[in-house]
Amino acid sequence: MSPHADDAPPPAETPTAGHPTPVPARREPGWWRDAVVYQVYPRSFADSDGDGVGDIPGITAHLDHLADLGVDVLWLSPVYRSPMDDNGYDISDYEDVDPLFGTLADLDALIEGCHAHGIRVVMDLVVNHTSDEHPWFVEARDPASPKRDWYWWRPPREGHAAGTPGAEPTNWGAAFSGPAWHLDPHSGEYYLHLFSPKQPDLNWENPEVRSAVYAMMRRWVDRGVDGFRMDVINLISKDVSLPDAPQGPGQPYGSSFDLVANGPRLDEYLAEMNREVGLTDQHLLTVGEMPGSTIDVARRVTDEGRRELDMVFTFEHVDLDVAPGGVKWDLADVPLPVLKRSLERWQVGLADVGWNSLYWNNHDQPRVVSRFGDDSPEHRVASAKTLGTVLHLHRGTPYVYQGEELGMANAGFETLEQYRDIESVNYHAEATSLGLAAETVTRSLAVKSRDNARTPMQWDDTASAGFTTGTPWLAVNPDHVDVNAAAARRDPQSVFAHYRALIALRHSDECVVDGRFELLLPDHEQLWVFTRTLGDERLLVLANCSSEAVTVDPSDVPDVVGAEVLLATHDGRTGLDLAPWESRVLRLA
Ligand code: TEU
Repeated sequence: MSPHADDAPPPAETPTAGHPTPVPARREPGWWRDAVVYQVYPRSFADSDGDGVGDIPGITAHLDHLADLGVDVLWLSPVYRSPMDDNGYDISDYEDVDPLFGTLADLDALIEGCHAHGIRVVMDLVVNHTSDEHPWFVEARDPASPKRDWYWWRPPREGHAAGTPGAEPTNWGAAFSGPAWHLDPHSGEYYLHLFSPKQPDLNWENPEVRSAVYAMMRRWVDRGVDGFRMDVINLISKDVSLPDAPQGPGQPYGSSFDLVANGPRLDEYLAEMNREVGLTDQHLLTVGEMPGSTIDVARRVTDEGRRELDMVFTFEHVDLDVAPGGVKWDLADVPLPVLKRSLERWQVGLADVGWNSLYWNNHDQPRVVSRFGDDSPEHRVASAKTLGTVLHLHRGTPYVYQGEELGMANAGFETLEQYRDIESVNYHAEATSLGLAAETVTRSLAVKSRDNARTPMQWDDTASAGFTTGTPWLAVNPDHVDVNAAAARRDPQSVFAHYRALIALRHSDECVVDGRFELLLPDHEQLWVFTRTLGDERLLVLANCSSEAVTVDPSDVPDVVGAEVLLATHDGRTGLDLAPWESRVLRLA
């Protein structure tokens, strides 16, 4: 197919709103600055063949939903060939589509369909690791192979026999429980895997690895994709001396994070990738997933002059509900001032250099309406809208994760058997073996499991929410009888209608895109209030992020007399009294 949609056939159906026209053939510099990205997790989006797993034709069949919403970009989570140990983040062939999801021809049709609907396509790039079934790794298992050095191999710790407890080359733990080293019986050596044993880490120190990755990326660009979301890209440069990591009392393993994240050659590799693939030259969108990245790292990496990445996904705000010194399963409440301050720091930190991404949700995070909102029937809609308002009125590129535009809530699972995610299942086993109380583990999973994000997309109120005619691979949330796309698209007061208005506002108002951000009332425990200023235009965002009514003190905010209401969660209300979860965007006179 043609890499661009300039000669694409007219769209199969006429989009009703959003983008009536195909994307322009050429990407303009910085086109992503006023764009909104929609993430699809293919496994959970729409199943076209009744096997209970979402697939590419399912996505293509629902492009009208994305076009109606008005999004500019589709980020597609991995559809590559994979043994599916981590739902496709373990890739065994970077250049083919897994039969579970369809064919390369289906993917070409999806890219073409997106372009015809005015939507650009960003692929997930997972190159910190491959699958252990990738031919590169299969070959590397042979110690004499020229690919041996493409991965991290080490002998057992000195004085220890291979396979005995403590014989791992370092004390590092893996993200999905257990040690970060796996013994390969072929050679008696261990290989490094920061995630599952089926996800061996690539050795980016080896220039052949890097050129193989860049060549693969160039082929995707030639195929017509418009950018890359780069999985854990800040883990590609590691401390090559591989020292032991600090290990807390009672912790089964050391935390290697500081030894593998934001390493010494990260900027060099990113700049090299940018140059070799022509990322900036071709104005491809690049967003690096960077757990543990600081504002300083983000400033460096997204500084235009350095030609590394356009933006990063920080984890700062989604790690706030972790108890101090704990791991993601150790729960803590997040007072509103702490959340506001976190986003503010990134707004201020990247005001003069670089660019922010803005997100509440993705396939790894619990649903925002359950996390920072109120998912009770009384407040679900208003809190989902208000959280959307607050995020989308910040400066940066917003990301909407499938179902967020419906206000989808956490799964509500109560037993281990309901979970599918490797991280959740392994955590349950490890925590239980360490003697944690069953209720504590169940509660942590209910609040934090990645499966909260992965329950099937809710299209309608039928048995499997219109997701599949078969048995869904993960249970559908029973709330789909009320919370679903068909109902939302009929209802002018729905979360969907509100997200559509937020996206349209970004497209029509330069101040939303570029206005300077200023947080007001930083310590207020219920109100999230800020201004955006560009030239003569000044926007005021008033948001009640609580389930009780609040009155804004007029002396705390700029004069709202004569202000124009650009967007509101509750119709026909003015003044400074805010109902529970009510928010307004005002253009000040
Ligand atoms: O996630 C990396 C990451 O650091 C975490 O979000 C991780 O998923 C874990 O939940 C921490 O608790 C990326 C992908 O988004 C994730 O789906 C993959 O499992 C992971 O990398 C490995 O490829």
